[in-house]
Amino acid sequence: MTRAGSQSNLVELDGTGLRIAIISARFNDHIVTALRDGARRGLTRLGVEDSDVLEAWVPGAFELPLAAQAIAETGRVDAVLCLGTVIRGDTPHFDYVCGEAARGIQDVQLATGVPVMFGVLTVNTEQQAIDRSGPGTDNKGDEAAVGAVEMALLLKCLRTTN
Ligand code: INI
Repeated sequence: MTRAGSQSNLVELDGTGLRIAIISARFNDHIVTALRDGARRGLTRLGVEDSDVLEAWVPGAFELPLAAQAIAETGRVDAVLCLGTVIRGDTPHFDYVCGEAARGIQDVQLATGVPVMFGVLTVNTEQQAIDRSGPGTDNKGDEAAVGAVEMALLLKCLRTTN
């Protein structure tokens, strides 16, 4: 049973058969690797087969939208997770990278019709990033995995019933 389209969090999501891409940004890679591990745990818990997960790495969060677009356009995935970590410094670079990553990811999902999750930490300190990338289900990569499965199931449902 799926909770796609349901208001309840109590019904289990079933990701069996879904094909999911994970794109990770290498900048702050010790954190992003933990987000990626959380995403893999989340997908496995929801029934997504390892062989149905495609992985790619890009240099930084700024590059996530282009890679997401290229993968979404193949038509071979049901959802894409974009993972990254941007830690605020003393320059405006933070705002440009975060803003363009968020805008680009939203543009890709609207243009392609493939759900693209914004699993990018935008934080003030490294400790905040560590706190959001731990071993539990509150790991933001794990949360992005749950969102990807929910959106993929919802869109399948909407496209077959309407
Ligand atoms: N990329 C990140 O993913 N996180 C950051 O914190 C970061 N900072 O701080 O600069 C960052 N910059 C690189 C950027 O994403 C691009 O890779 C680079 O500008 C080349 O286009």
